[in-house]
Amino acid sequence: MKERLEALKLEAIGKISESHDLKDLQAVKVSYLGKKGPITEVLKGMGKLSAEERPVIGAYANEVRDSIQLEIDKKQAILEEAAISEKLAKETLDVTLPGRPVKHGNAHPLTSVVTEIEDLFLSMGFTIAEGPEVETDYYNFEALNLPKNHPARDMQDSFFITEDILLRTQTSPVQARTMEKHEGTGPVKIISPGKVYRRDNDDATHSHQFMQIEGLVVDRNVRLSDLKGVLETFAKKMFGEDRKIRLRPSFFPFTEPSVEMDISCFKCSGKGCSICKQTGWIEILGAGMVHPNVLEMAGFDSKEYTGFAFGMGPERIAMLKYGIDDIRHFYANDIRFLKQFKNV
Ligand code: 2NL
Repeated sequence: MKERLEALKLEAIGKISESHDLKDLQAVKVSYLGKKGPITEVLKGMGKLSAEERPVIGAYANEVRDSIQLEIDKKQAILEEAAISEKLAKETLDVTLPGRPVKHGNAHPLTSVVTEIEDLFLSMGFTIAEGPEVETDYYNFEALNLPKNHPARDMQDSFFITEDILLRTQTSPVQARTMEKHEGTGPVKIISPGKVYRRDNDDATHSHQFMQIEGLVVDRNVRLSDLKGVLETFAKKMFGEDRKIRLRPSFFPFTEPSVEMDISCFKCSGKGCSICKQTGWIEILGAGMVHPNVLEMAGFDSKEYTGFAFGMGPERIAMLKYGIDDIRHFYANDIRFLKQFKNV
């Protein structure tokens, strides 16, 4: 019987060392130490043994069972350790890999240009004024010296919502509203950037919706030379210190006299090239002295107060500055166009 137990122990130890995973090991445990296993069998047959043999064999059987259990425990610890190592090896995380690059967006080129122009006028003491895009006929036209049936209204085909309400065709109504709020007392010194709307057939240089930046200064003793100084500073800061400006007579219903401002070509410095259409000059904006009627309608005494105003299209400025050939690029939101302005 002792030999039988000895043989079982060796056999079990052999099976244990051959187990390659926890499932194998569990099967070995059940087959040797389980209720129906050979050791239990031996212990059950003890009754047949003599009184001397019984404690000896009993103790030996327990010893064999304990040593098999010990081997199983040892092997189990090894297999568990191996399972963890394998899992860790499979799930390695290389913390030295560089991170995935984060895609940076950039400002829309029109936004960049508007911000640049705003900063420039803010540095000259202007403040920024805003107003509604849905306007009344009064602020959009009448308050700007454009009474109903005035022929100059034809220059701006409009989107009317009712007889009396329309999408603003210029940002001038913001200036008219701001002047009114001052109740006849200067100074007023504002710029008004914003979207405007005109009925138009869209093409490379026309859009039914575009932007304007207008400026207005009203105070005592404001003269055309003040306008010229402000505009010259703007032109140099925006297009280069060696720019020259020239003012040509023009017409706007809300200014008298009215001018258009050209800058000397920043590409050819006046020699003549494709950008300036061989003239050496590029038209940038319109301006003038605020018409006395406009001042009076907004509550200012035109004998005491004078003012100058100007208006420009930031799309046109941006097109010139960045060599953009079609105004529709600004509104198409094509990422291939937009991402070319990352560092401007
Ligand atoms: C242009 C010309 C201009 C104004 C806008 C203005 C506003 C008030 C009174 C007087 Cl409230 N004038 N604005 C004056 C002259 C020209 O815009 O070509 N814009 C793109």
